[in-house]
Amino acid sequence: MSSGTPVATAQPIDADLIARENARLAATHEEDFAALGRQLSRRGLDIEAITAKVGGFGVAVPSWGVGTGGTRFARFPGVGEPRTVFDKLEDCAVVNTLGRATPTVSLHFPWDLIDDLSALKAHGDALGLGFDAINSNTFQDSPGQALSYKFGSLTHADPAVRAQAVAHNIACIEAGRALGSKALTVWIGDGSNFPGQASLSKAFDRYIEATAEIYAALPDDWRIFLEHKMYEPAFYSTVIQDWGSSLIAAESLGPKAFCLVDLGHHAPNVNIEMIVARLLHRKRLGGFHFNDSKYGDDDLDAGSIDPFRLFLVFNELVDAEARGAAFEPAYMIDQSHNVTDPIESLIGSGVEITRAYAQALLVDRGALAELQEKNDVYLAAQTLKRGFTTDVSPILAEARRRKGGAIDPVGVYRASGYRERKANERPAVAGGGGGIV
Ligand SMILES: [Mn+2]
Repeated sequence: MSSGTPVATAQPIDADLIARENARLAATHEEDFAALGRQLSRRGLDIEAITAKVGGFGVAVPSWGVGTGGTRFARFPGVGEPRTVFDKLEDCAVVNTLGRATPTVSLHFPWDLIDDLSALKAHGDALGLGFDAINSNTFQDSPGQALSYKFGSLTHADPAVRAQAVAHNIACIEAGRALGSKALTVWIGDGSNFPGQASLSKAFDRYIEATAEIYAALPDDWRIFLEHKMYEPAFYSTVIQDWGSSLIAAESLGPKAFCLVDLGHHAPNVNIEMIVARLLHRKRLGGFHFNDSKYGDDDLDAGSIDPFRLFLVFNELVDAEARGAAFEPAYMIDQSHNVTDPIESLIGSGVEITRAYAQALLVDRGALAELQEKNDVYLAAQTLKRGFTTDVSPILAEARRRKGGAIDPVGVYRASGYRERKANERPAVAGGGGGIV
């Protein structure tokens, strides 16, 4: 920790402000909550039970998400951007204090790696934040790095480069242990741009061999998540390009290896909820990276383009839970904020992801199963969709309020003046803040 590191001494949003704003909105909110409760009661659903489940839901915020992102073409930085991992955690605490859906942060090494991890842990504790899966980065070269990842990392033709990438991942595990993390997420950019550039078979063999070395370094209570992605940065072939490659790798490695589904990492129109069902069947569903997209890996805010797809993903998860499936998916937001205040986008995404979960809880699964057995196609589709078309906003607001959050989280954020304060406290620094991620 460098001198002058801001160790948190107080919550970044005044609890009295939240209480005042909630009091102003209380009467109309309670009216809406009561009306929804009566409607759900007629459908045989207990709003209190649903609200309690929603209150127990959490999704991790990525540390890089609080900085302004960018595209291959440009980045337009916002004001008051976080300059250090300590600043990033403070912004993450704002997101969770108001929205109460994001109690953990997912770090990214080496971007967030500092020498004094105990200071980082103390900062997180003071802000009420835990640490979720650690994300390793071997898709770019870092200052001082001995060997380049230009032609790959864990699957590079040169064993010395592979060893360097393995060592980085093991260092991520060690750092994560100091912070209380329990999982490592591995996404590699390895692949090729030209047919003939690389052996498709040898590259996959090397991946299994190198990842097995990382796997061997996992503590007993840790998991490794393998994240697939169809294309980019490689545009001809990608070593872990789809859930099939990911599943083969996970099953080759052992019981602590799981597949991670990033919603943006598939071809357009791919039925992602079916992938979820298949990975659940193999007991290899590790978790999700939530975002939304129109064309490719667009990294747009979760639920902003296709909230129905998000609902269908949660429908599979809730259905599996109802069937007694044993799984513990790790949920993380993974998106890039180019034109919005990242704090507002992250609060909103937490709301939308929780909304999809709440909607999935409303589906009448008994009725749906009977209709499926009878091949009553129309009513089965309508029964499923009824969960999606129910406005669960009062449940989400009530769950937030009960945990000390805001009925109108973005409204309170704007009223707090947090961004304006940070604009003064955090003058822009070259190379600091977010980046093209
Ligand atoms: Mn991702």
